[in-house]
Amino acid sequence: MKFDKTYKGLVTKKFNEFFLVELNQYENKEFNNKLLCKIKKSVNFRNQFVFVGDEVIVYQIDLKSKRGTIKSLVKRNNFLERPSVANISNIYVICSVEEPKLNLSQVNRFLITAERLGVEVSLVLTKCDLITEQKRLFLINKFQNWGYEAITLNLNNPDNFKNLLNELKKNKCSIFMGPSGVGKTTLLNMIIPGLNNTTAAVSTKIKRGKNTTRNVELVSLSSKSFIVDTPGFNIHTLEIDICELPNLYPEISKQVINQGVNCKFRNCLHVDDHGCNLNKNFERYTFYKQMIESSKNHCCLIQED
Ligand SMILES: Nc1nc2c(ncn2[C@@H]2O[C@H](COP(=O)(O)OP(=O)(O)OP(=O)(O)O)[C@@H](O)[C@H]2O)c(=O)[nH]1
Ligand SMILES: [Mg+2]
Ligand SMILES: [Zn+2]
Repeated sequence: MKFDKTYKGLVTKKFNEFFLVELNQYENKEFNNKLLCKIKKSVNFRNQFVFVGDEVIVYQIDLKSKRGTIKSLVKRNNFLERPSVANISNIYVICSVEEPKLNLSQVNRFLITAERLGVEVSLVLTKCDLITEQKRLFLINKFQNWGYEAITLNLNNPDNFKNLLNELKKNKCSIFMGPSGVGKTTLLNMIIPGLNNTTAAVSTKIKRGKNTTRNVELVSLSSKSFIVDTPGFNIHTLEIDICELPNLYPEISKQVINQGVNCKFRNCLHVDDHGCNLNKNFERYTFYKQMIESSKNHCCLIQED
């Protein structure tokens, strides 16, 4: 039996030309289902325009074969290009303290990439059983200076997963993003009983991840709260308009917004600019300056009134 009615659904997985769509439980009282959908054939509406996290309108539903057709896309709030996910409310940058080793410039690049989306960004440090308590406190302090309250996890101590789970339940759509082998899927398996997604030990020689997760997948914590696991990757270069960069560092935006630091030029880049009043005595300033200097495009300076 095919339903002629249309329903709103959420894309939870994408593979080749297929999409797994979970129908909205509130809107749809007749049935609650995951459907395998293809996109309606149309010149302007193609596969590459729909991603995990997108809300879509589905029709031509066949309940027996659990198939349907995606008719259109609901306007999205935001879109992260890599990994491609739509409608994110919170980004969790996940890095391990060991195996693979913590690489500060990599953490910096992940945080900058995450901040660009304009949603809440959190930092999670996994595998804290592999370092001393002293080193863990040192790292918490370091990232506090970067503007982040790092969440530290340790597989041998399940208690700290509970706090994170309570936080995640309040978020609409959280995404786990970070290098391969840091424990993103392990973390997801810990907080969602029965999930059992594949994880793998890091390579013994170079202690690098093995790119175990291959697909972006959205799993539900409740009908109002979702988490997206993503394949691990490293960020080698960042292409960012340098005018955007000062807003992506909490150490800078805090000074400008909360402490009212006023430079002579409104779009001061805080490097060697005339009339710059920013306090540059913070750890990431070296990373920041390098990024500004290595970037080719420049902003014109606008004088404050
Ligand atoms: N010692 C220790 N090992 C951990 C911890 N969390 C995860 N691991 C191990 O790290 C390895 C990699 O974990 P995964 O969950 O597959 O990593 P991932 O980030 O999902 O990796 P990709 O899917 O490749 O991106 C597994 O062998 C886990 O058991 C931890 O807190 N402590
Ligand atoms: Mg994984
Ligand atoms: Zn300045």
